[in-house]
Amino acid sequence: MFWNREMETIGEADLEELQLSRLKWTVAQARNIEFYQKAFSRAGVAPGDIECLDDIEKLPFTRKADLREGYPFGFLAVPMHDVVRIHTTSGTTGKPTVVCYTRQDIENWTELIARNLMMIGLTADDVFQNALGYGMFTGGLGFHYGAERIGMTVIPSATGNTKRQIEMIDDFGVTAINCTPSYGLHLAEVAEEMGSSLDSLKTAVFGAEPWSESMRAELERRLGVRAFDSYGMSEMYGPGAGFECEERDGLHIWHDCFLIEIIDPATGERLPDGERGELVVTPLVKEAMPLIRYRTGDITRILTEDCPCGRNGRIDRLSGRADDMLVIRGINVFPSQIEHTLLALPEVGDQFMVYVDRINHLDEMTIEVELNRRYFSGELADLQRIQQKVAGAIREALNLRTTVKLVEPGSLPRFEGKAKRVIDRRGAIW
Ligand code: DLL
Repeated sequence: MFWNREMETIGEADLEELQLSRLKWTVAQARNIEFYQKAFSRAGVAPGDIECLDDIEKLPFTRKADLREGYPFGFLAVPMHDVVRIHTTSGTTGKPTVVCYTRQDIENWTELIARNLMMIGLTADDVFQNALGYGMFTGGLGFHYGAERIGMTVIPSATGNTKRQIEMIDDFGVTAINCTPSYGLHLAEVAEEMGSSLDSLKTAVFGAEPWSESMRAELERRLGVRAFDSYGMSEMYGPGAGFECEERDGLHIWHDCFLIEIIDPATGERLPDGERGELVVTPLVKEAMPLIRYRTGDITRILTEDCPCGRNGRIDRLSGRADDMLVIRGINVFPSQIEHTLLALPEVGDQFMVYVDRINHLDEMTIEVELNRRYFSGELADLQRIQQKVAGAIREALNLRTTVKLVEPGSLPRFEGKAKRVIDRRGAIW
């Protein structure tokens, strides 16, 4: 189903023309920001130099650190009078990133969310439980407006109070749930404890953090849903920049609103379509906070085959962030690889924590994994067998020796929003 068929299936030539005119507009809008006036003059580029889409390579990148340095309003291109809302990123270090919206920005964002939710078959007949954080996080309000625009019955449950969330699903006949995959797992766990089979649920939308195909299978089995991946970031409004369609074979990027490139994160060189690298996005219609060649830090590749759904352009699901990647004794490890491996082993549960230390100048990784009581006899020998099996599977998947510790079911932290499963203690003061 289409929310805006004309835009969603726009032909290549029309798209390029639209993108070029919007890119020129965005560059002009960015010149209201001192950071870009200086950056353009350093790069020796003027708005008139953008004559075709490839000319974007003449423009400088924008990094997350630039946005942080501009705290709070250094990237604002309109008078505060025109700003109708502010969100911020949670940001684990230093100042958060501030994101401002004009009324038109909120309108555009709402339209994109409406496109996404219709694309996966949701309609005004659906009851949509929005279990993402409301408030400064973009997830809650972003989805709320788009779901309401379609005419769905929206339940702004936000996160937390998980038993109440399960009751609401049952009592209100919720057909679609939206949350982080980590919270989805926790919901499944609590529903199982409460003996609720969540019969009304049909569809789940998961996003805001990386999640593997095995996590998808697990969530679908335990919640009884068809699960779709939703991608976005505060700098691109919030959720909604990329979304799976019913084919579930990559994320559709809304090319009328976002121009994308893939670069080699080390050199900044643009990579050919199909090669994996860092996603760089230039939003094309953002008024309050236009950005030029924003380096997302997310690793993906452009998928070149046409999608049977008829929409343009896709990227692969995200394998992780350039800055989430752990380098352990020279080997690159993404937390999602660990998740994928653990979920394939019935003897262990789905919760894990990773600790990284430097001991005698060597990186050491310890993975705490919950046991699955159903597969554990209670005998010490059994525990050793499971421990060795898990350590072996991790070694095979990561090509790395790690220490695996089995812990009691239910003893590791559960997450309501984005999970934080890796604690890197290297460089800490001992
Ligand atoms: O997480 C926006 C969002 C809210 C997306 C709700 C989807 C659902 P930020 O807090 O700015 O914004 O974090 C953005 O989260 O650059 C990715 O690294 C990661 N991320 C978001 N969605 C996915 C996903 C929101 N589906 C950062 N798969 C992004 C993998 C994701 N990573």
